[in-house]
Formats: sequence, C-alpha cells, structure tokens
Amino acid sequence: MAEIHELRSRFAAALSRMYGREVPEYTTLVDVTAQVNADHLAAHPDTAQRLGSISRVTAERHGAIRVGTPAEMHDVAVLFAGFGMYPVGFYDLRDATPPVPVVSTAFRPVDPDELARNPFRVFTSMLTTSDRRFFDADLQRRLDGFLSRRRLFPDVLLSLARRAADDGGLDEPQAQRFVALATAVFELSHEPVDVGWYRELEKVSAVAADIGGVTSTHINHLTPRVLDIDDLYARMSARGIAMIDRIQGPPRWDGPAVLLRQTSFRALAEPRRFALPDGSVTDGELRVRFGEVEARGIALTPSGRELYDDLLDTDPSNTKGLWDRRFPASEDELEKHDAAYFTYHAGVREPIVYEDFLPKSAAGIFRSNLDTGTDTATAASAGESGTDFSRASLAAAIGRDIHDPYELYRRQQEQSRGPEQ
Ligand code: OOG
Ligand code: NI
Repeated sequence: MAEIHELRSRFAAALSRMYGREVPEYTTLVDVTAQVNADHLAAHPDTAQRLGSISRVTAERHGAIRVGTPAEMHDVAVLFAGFGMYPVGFYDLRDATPPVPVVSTAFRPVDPDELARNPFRVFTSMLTTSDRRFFDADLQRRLDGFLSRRRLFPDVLLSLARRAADDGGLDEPQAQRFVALATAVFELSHEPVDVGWYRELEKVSAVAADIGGVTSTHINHLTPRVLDIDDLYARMSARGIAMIDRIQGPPRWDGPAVLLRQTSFRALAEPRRFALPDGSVTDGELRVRFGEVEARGIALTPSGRELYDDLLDTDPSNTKGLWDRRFPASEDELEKHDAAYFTYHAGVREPIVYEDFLPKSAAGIFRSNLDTGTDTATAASAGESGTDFSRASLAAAIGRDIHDPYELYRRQQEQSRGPEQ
C-alpha cells in the first residue's frame, strides 16, 4: 500500500513535473534554487539544515489554486485530505491594497512528523461573489450561475481521495490513478476562453476573471524553497529573468531568519484560444501563471508577530536598520521575549520552522499575476460587503475546522517539553 505521505510526495513531484513542462521558466527557477542550496550547504555546513533537512527542503514546494464557490472549496478539502493536507489559517485578501475578492486558507500537513516527510502545501482562495464592493447583483447572479454549471473535480477522483483518507493510503494501481487524476485537474485547459465574459470579469478584477472566466481551475504557481533568497534573486536577475522589484517579508539582516521571505517573477504571456461573440475561435494570450521562490524562517508567537507587523507598518520598505534596533537579534533573545517557538529535546533547543503564509506578501504575489500590474477593484459601495466571509463561514464551506497556526506551533512546543512534572 502507498501510505498518505507517499501519495503526498508523489503528488508534489508530479505537479512539479507538469508545471515544469507547461512553464519552462519554473524549471530554471528550480535549477537555480538547487545550485544556491548546494552552495549554501557547502558554505555553512553547520547551520544550513537548522530549519529542515536538505532532503526536505529540496522536495519542498507550495502551490496556489483559486476556486469559485463554497461547494468547490468543499471538494478541494476532500481531495487534499486524501494527501493528508488540512486547512490551516484564514487570510482575507479583500483587506489588501489593492483589494482582491477572495478569502483563503492553506492546505498542509499539521503533524510535525508528516511535515518532516513532505510539507507540501497549497494556498487556496475562494472568490467572494456576493461581496458588493466588487460584484453588483446582476454580475453576481451570472457569475454564480456560470460557476454552478462547471465541475472541477471528477467523482472518481473525489472517491479515491475519500478512500485514501479513510484507509490511510491506497493500493499501488489506485495510488497511481489518484496522483495522475489529481495532477491533471490542475493543468491549464486548452478549451477556448469566452473572451467577452473573461474581459467583463477582468474589468472588476483580474483574479475574478482567472477564477470565474473559465470552466476549469489550474495551479497558478509552484514555489520551491531556497536557503539564500538574496543570492537566488541576484542569480535569476543575472540570467535576465525579470523578478518583481523586491523580496517580500522581513529584510536581510544579521539576526535569525523568521517567518517567510518570498519573491516572484511576473506572470508570463501564454498562448490561449479565445471564443469570440460571433462563435469563431482565434489565438490570443493571457498572463495567469508565474514563478515564486521562498525562504523560510522561525515561527513567531503572537507577540513576535505583532512586533513584525508593527515594524512593517512603521517602515513598509522594511529596511534592516529598524530591525537591528528593535527585533530580537538571536535565538536566545527570541526565546527570552517569548517571540518565537522552539522545541526542547534532552535540553537542546531547536527552532520550529514557519509553515504558513503572510497576508501582505500574498497580496504582493497576487499582484505579480495581474495583466495590468494592479487590480482595478474599487470599493463600489463601501460598507456593503454582502455575505459574511469569516473564518467560520469558510470552515462551514470546507466542512471541517480550520486549524489555528499558532495553536499548532504552541502544541508542538509544549509536547516537546514532555509531560508536566
Ligand atoms: C495566491 C497568492 C498567495 C503566497 O505565497 O503568499 C501565495 C495566489 O496568487 O493565488 O501563494
Ligand atoms: Ni505562493
């Protein structure tokens, strides 16, 4: 039998092969990442694996998908449970600048042993079609109608996922079928795009068009993990790949790496077929898929995170100077201020790696995918946000609790300390 973690590893690897075939720049990104990681390991053999073994880091990816309705979100949860991935965290991107009409969670393993085996995670967003700040009643009605007529996930795929979750794995033939079908649903479709409908949605939001303007879904980026993101950024730029202008998240500084630093290259023009109002089909192009890379650091406690958010508010360009003055500059200091999570085994302290996302960085990542470079959504009728899109309502759509990331880190820290004396 192929156990759940084996299914997850194969799924991450199969998606990576598929994305590399479809988006060649992704392959360049993965190759350069591997070179940077090898060089970093050679230069810092004692510390390079402090936040994860090189085998974990080499296989590590996150992807992102976007769906249109609570029912689709529910199916996503069924599918990912078959790979041992559960919803963690709630992100409301409607509050971002510019606002994006989605609420999101990330599906990932929650158990530390499972994370160590393969930490594959998928940032998953759901369109908020009833939010009047983006969609008027008429557009919402047509959009909901369009979305209710499509099926993203075949029944056979969902039943294999349920079986894997119930039995803790699948036999070999079923395992192969499951991984192949799950990978295929995230390929870019070659169905002609109804260009009138797509452009109408695009006027509201490029993300709305990407989700609700087509009859399928696709993975919109896949992100390898790098040990030195500044080095990676420089090497990609040297190869002539235009990266976004900065690395998101904490600055490069002399203190410990915390949370998450990410950078990306802009969505690439890809050939697509367009169905025109007169029924004819022509060739065109859309920019929806891009490349991203990330470096992970230590998970912060709520107070550590508050300090991080505060520094980012004070200095949005997030320069090193402020950090040198205000942020705990060593693991000892982080621990002393109760600002980060650690495990303690036989008196040895080890940092817990941050496994989640950052809403401000996510908003920046969304931006890198937009044709125009900015989303045009405006607060059409401020204050009137339609249905409530809270963590609870997203959990209800998903049909299971959304884990609180802090709770997971805190539990891991506590368990490592052993039973109370
Ligand atoms: C998701 C953007 C969020 C990240 O790494 O912060 C994300 C999307 O573009 O759909 O992947
Ligand atoms: Ni991402």
